[in-house]
Amino acid sequence: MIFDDDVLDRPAGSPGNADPPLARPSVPPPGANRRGLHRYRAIWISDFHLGTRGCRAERLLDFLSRVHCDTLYLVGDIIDAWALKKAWYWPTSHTAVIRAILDLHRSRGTRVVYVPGNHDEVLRDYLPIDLSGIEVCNECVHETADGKRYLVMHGDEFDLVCTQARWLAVLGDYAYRGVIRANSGFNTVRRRLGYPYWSLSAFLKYQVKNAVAFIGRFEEALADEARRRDVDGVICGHIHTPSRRTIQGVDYCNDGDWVESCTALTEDFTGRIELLYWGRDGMAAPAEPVAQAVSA
Ligand SMILES: [Mn+2]
Repeated sequence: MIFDDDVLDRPAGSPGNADPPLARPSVPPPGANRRGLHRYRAIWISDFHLGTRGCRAERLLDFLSRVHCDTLYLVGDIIDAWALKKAWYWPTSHTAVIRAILDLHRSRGTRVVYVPGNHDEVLRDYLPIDLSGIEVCNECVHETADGKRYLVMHGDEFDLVCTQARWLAVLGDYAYRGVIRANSGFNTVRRRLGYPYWSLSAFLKYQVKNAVAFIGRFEEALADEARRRDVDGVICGHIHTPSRRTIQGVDYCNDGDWVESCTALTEDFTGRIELLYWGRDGMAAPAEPVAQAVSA
């Protein structure tokens, strides 16, 4: 499956939304202490899509109960407001996820930073805000233990430039910036006018051949943005495609999602960033970046 929007509507574990095979045999990670708690300086997770049947809430709860970090970044599409508007679906496990995150903040002193995505962009109307001690902002810059700077953003601002790349290339930089600005307001305007949500994955579904090209363009657009902002790398989500690669000197990191890939990005106390796959058995394994889904 290259991408599939319907995956959000299927119960976790149903055919077509089955657990992906482990990238490698799962082993206890070297960083785990005796109680099996994994300590990190920072963790990035995104695209839970709480409020849809596809969300792997149980697996996510297992992950959240086994990690400890100084800063937790929620990189967008945490609550799927668009799906909830269509049909209310909210099992207790989804409340438990939110409670677990609030607990990390209250009991363990974890700093929680929430960067909304396009599915929870209703929050963007109120930025910057503080929700029970959780910082909510449109984007931010994270500095690693070894002094590298990473731009943290969801990434949907680049949908239009990636899907319409051919004609935009002709228009040049000025139009490019304009489209990025327009994209941010696009779904907000649609929502206010009462139009249904414009789905990137539904759009790409009719252009199957372009899905792989889209992922490539998305990665390059985000890396370009990082270069423009003069930072060392970018950390994003949105396209449900966990990845870590260097693009012309910029470190591109995508933390994947908790619908299909169950992945996170982690930073250890030396500043090293890694992509982590959280297995069914509660064991972490280094994730092999896989191009698999665009249901953003
Ligand atoms: Mn998204």
